Amino acid sequence: MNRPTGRNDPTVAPGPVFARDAAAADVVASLEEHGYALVHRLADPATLARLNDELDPYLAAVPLGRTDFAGHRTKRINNLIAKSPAAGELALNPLVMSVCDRVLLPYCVRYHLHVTTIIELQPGERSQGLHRDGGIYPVRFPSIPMTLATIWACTDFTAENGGTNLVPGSHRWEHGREPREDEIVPSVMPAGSVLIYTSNFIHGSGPNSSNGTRRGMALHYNLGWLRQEENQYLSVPPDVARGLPEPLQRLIGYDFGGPYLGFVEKGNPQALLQDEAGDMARARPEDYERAQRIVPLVIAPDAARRNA
Ligand SMILES: O=C(O)CCC(=O)C(=O)O
Repeated sequence: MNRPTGRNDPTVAPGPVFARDAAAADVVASLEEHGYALVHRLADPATLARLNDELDPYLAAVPLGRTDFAGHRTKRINNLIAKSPAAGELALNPLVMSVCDRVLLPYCVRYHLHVTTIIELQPGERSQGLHRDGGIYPVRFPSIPMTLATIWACTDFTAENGGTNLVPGSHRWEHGREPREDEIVPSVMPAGSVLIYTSNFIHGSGPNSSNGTRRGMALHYNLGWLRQEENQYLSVPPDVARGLPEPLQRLIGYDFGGPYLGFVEKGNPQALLQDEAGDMARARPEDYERAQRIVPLVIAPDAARRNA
């Protein structure tokens, strides 16, 4: 693992930077220590080129955002699994899957793809409000990791063009603590790289003061017993899902989120996508085994009162 290099070196991203052959354990250690990790050039150039080619027509057609959070000079598109085979390939990236296994599987039987978004900052865009992705759920921070975010750099990310603003260490901060200006650092990484962090980590897109666009692809994963941010079943209905590789079908949610969780007609939604009847058992034995290994969470009945 390369050690943090500091924000004053303009050629290298601040914080923990890894090469594409990084070990998942080292990336996870970085998430635990710093709250984030950058893996340089994890996507090969051909995949990245296909991704951008597949998305260009959608981005050309989409209007600018209309809210402060989505950005007034930002183009966003969702439902990337139905739109781009290259996005589906990157969603299944082996290093990312291995990091998800280590970060999310201690808390769930299976994780799912949570949300897919292209975020293209146009010149003149301002900073997005800093936030934690876990804010979508009613929990107090820091919490267990509910989501794992990946932001793939489809173009270079620089301090000038809006490379994601990061708040190192904020994954451990108490609820409500706001970062000072000097605690925020921009992510700097070449196209094809990926930024990784969890639901506890404070971040937001940076301001684009350059003349070019900054294109990022957010592919986030969540615990299989939480509702996904993007409704993957309406976005990728069965007729479309049948055309996807089986691991991707399962990842977007055509599978149990735990024993009994998410069944259809007494069976696994995976069976719906097969021509044959499939395994209509309500859950797989391995799901029960995994469920046994999860330490039950404490959600005390008086938690709301205590947190007020
Ligand atoms: O575009 C980025 O760099 C981050 C965007 C983000 O965090 C969001 O839209 O929730």
